[in-house]
Amino acid sequence: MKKLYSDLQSLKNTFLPRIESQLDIWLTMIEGPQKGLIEAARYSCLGSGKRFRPLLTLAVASRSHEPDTAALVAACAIELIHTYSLIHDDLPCMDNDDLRRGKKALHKVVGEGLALLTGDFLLTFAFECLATCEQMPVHMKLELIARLTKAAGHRGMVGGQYADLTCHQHPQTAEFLKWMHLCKTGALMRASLEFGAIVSGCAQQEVAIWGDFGEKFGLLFQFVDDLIDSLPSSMPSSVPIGPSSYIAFNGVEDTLIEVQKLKNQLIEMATTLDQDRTIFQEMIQAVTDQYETLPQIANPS
Ligand code: GRG
Repeated sequence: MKKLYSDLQSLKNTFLPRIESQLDIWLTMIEGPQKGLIEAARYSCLGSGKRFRPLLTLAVASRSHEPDTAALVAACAIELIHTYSLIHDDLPCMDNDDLRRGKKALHKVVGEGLALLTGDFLLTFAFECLATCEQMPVHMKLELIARLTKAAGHRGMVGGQYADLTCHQHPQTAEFLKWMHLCKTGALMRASLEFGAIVSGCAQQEVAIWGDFGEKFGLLFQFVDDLIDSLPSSMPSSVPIGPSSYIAFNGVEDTLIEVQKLKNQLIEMATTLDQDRTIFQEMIQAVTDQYETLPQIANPS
């Protein structure tokens, strides 16, 4: 069978505008007392973000058929949850970041209260979008909602964030840190790939394997993020390394070895899951490129 999308660029060319348009429609401005809430959600959701997670959903969904509306809705629901997590993560009571997606973090623009509520809105709205999607059979909605609540909740992202916030109370072992990152970043990545498999009708066993791929992908993502954070403080991208950073525990050299190991495992998994592994291989490379193509890494003086 001929591949619908032969590489990452062709997938992006088709789906980045569709993702943007779906989010834009969902967040249509309304007049009325909640107008400011929609405006704040639009500020954080639209026009920026790499859209890694929805692209992963659509990459899996597009292996044999053109992804349908259900696939797009599933992909964009994940992006709503991801955006909520970034808004809350940036708050002073969490990571206290002033910048996000190349502009001021939402709370720096609208204040902490409204930023908190905007995150709450996006979190709940993601489930409304799934539950009310007319192009999805009820059994599919239930399965997606069950998996997304698990990924976003105490056994996934929020549980991982809690472990991070209270990391001084836990034994600082490599296993603990890996588990924490698997929850914090890996769980939503797992759901992104599971979603692609579910909307394209895969059997449970295959859904699980795509999920495992997603979890590893999330770990790779987090390690690369930690490597970028660990660059000297003179670099604009660097932030102080927190005690729960994998690098604080294992150092840069070992983290780089771990990254290479994960990369090899992921490529092997992608080859088993998809004979034409190009898109997934390119996605894995896109993650590590975030670090490897930084001028100070690519061309050290
Ligand atoms: C506050 C409930 C709550 C959860 C926060 C995922 C998370 C938990 C926080 C994110 C913290 C963070 C910056 C982790 C590093 C990895 C990561 C998720 C980076 C941001 O994702 P990208 O690069 O962002 O996909 P864009 O903006 O491209 O969507």
